[in-house]
Amino acid sequence: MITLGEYIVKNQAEYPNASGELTSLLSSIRRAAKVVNREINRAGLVTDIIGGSNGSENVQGETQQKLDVFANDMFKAALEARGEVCGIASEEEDHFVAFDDKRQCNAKYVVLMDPLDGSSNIDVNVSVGTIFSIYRRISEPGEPVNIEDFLQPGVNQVAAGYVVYGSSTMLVYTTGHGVHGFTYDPTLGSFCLSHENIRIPEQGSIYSINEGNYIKFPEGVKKYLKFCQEKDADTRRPYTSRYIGSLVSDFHRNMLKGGIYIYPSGTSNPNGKLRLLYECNPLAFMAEQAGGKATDGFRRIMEIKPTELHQRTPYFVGSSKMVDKAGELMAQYSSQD
Ligand code: P6P
Repeated sequence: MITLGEYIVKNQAEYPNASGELTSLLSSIRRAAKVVNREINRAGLVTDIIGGSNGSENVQGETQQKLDVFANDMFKAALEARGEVCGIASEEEDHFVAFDDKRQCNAKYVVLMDPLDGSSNIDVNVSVGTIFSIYRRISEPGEPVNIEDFLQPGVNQVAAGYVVYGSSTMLVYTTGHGVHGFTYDPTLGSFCLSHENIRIPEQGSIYSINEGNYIKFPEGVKKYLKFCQEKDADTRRPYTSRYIGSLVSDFHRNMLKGGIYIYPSGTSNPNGKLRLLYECNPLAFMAEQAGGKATDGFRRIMEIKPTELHQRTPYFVGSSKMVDKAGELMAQYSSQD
C-alpha cells in the first residue's frame, strides 16, 4: 500500500527538474480534503453549526450552504499557508483572491476550485465533491496576480483533480501523466493508492442528464437521448439513465464504468449551468488523460478561451465514443434550435 504523499514524492523523483512546489501544493489540497471530509461526515449531527444554509447567496445566486463556506475557507487557508500559490478563484468568491503576503507574490501557481459541488445534497446524505484546477501564473513572480492568470484555456492546466465524499472518500488527480485515485483510510488518516492509471472505457451504457429539462434541450440532445433509449446495436439493450445531481459523483462513476454526463444549453440558460473554469476544465483534463473526451457539444472544452471567471458552458463529458455520437447529432440538428 502506498499513500498519496508517498506517491507524489515517488513520481516527483521521475521529473528531476520538478521543484517540489507542485508536490507541496497537492499536499495542501490533501490536508484540506481530510478536514472537509471530517465535517461532511458529521454534518447531520451538528446542523446548527455546519449543516443547512447560511442564508446568503453566492455570486451565482445560489443559496450558500454553511459547508460551502467552510470548505472554501479550509481550501483557501491550506493553499495560502505554504507559499506555492499566489492566488485562487472559487465558486464561492465573487472575484479572484490574491495572496498578498510578500512570500506569496513570488509563488508560481494559481488554483481555481469549486470547494463543495452539489452541496445542496448534503442535508439528504447524497455524495458531494471538491473540484480543483492548477495553472502556472502568466504574470511575473513579484507582480500582483491579475485576472489573466485565471482566464487561461484548459489546455494550460498543470494539474487537476477532485475529491468525492461518497460511500468512501477518494481523491483523484492528474498532473498530465495519467489519472490516479486514492481512497481515504480513516483508521490511518491517509489517502491510499487504490486506482492507478484510471482509463475510461471508450464506450459505455450509462447516460447522466436531468431529463426534467427535456423540453428545453437542443434538438441534437433530444435525438441523442432517443438513440440512448433504443436498443444498442451490439448489446440489444437500451442504455441506463443514472443522474445523482452531483457532478463529481456522476463523473467518477462514468470514469470507472464508462458513460456520458451532459448538462446542455436550454432556453432558460443559454450556456448551461456548469462553470467552465472550475468545474468543466479540470474534469475535462482528467477525462482526456483517462482516454475520454469533453466538449460543449461542438468544441473541445479545454480549447475554449475564457472571458469571465464564472462563465458557464454546455458540457458533454465521458467515454470518447459517446461524446462523439452526441456531437454528431448536435452538429446534424443544430440548425433546428
Ligand atoms: P440540476 C450541483 O449544483 C451541480 O452543479 C452539479 O453538481 C450537478 O450535476 C448539477 O448542478 C445539478 O443541476 O439543474 O440538474 O439540479
